[in-house]
Amino acid sequence: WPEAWMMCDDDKIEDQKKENRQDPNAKITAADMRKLGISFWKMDADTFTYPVKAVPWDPKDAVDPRLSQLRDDRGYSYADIITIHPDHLPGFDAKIKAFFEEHIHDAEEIRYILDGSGYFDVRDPNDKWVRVHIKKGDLMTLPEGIYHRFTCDETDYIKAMRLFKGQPVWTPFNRPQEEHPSRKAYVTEFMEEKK
Ligand code: KMT
Ligand code: NI
Repeated sequence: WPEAWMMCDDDKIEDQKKENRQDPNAKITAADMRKLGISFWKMDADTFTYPVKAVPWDPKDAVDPRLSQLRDDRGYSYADIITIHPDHLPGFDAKIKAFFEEHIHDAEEIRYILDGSGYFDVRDPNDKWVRVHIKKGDLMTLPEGIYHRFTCDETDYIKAMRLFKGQPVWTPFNRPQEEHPSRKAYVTEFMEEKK
């Protein structure tokens, strides 16, 4: 599992790309992350090369059987690769800013990190930020309806495969979304009586 920790308060963040730990450091364990609804797999990102041109995904192009299995078990039918780096992503700074807006989605968010590293921040049941440091080989899912955000770390480089069901549309619903069905479902399953 990736390293994770409680973040300092947002008003203390000077640079979102730094670790921004609490002082003293407060570790978050794999068990803690599972309770938030996160799933994680360690993959071999070196021997696996995704056939970028073959989208929608042609099953015969998937050379990692564990990835094919995950895709099929969870019903994913489309994948793309995003490279987030100032030289690769047009409008890098604006996108980094947008990714860091607290939001939910109406589906699971699944990311397979093929190279580089970055931070996913997720809210815990006390509405505090947990920072998860994901890196090459990490495949992580965030459950539907969890409040989260993303930023590059200080390396300013991450390359990630994004899996989709059907069309590659990925709409963020910025907080507050307390009446959104996905939010309500998350609260019911993962937050009530777990504070
Ligand atoms: C997201 O949903 O914020 C992203 O896809 C960010 C890049 S994936 C590491
Ligand atoms: Ni998101």
